[in-house]
Amino acid sequence: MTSITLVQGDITRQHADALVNAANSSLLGGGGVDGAIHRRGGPAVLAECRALRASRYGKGLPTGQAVATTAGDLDARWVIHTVGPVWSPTEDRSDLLASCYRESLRVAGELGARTVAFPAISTGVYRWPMRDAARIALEAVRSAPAAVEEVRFVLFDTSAYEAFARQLDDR
Ligand code: AR6
Repeated sequence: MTSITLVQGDITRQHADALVNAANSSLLGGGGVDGAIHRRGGPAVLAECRALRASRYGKGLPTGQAVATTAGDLDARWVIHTVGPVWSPTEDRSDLLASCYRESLRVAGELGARTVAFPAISTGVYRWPMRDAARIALEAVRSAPAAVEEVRFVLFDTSAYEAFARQLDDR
């Protein structure tokens, strides 16, 4: 069974087999988690992302999918890049958000990663309400096949941490 843990902090300071990046389809960097991962991971991460764009993902990584690269200078073996959906008040994109977690865990399982750290995907630049995002994230991880030993959610601030903690208690 996969154990789920919560910590408050910066995902780029975590040690885990795989760190998940809240990327965008271009795979070429951005702000938030993505900016921090590329800053700390260094040029090796970007080089592999560029190679993915030149091969398998010429049109970019579709929303809800995941792909791994080296973790460069981060304290991990891999970065798993996934693209969350932008929050929409009129369209239910929950399954795409759940897919980010499922697909990242599938890729992690294929790699043999035992510990995987996730940020709260889509809750920053992509504006997904934290409480709903926490519910979707935890449900997706709980219902995924138990290929990894530990899933760690790394929440940037107290309110994000508390939103996840409440959802974890509520089950
Ligand atoms: N460690 C952990 N969590 C963080 C960190 C960090 N270092 N930095 C921010 N967060 P976001 P998204 C939190 O915007 O909403 C980028 O430009 C943040 O407070 O990183 O999926 C990409 O290139 C929020 O709760 O990701 C895309 O264009 C959560 O992580 C777009 O943003 C996710 O915020 C993706 O937007």
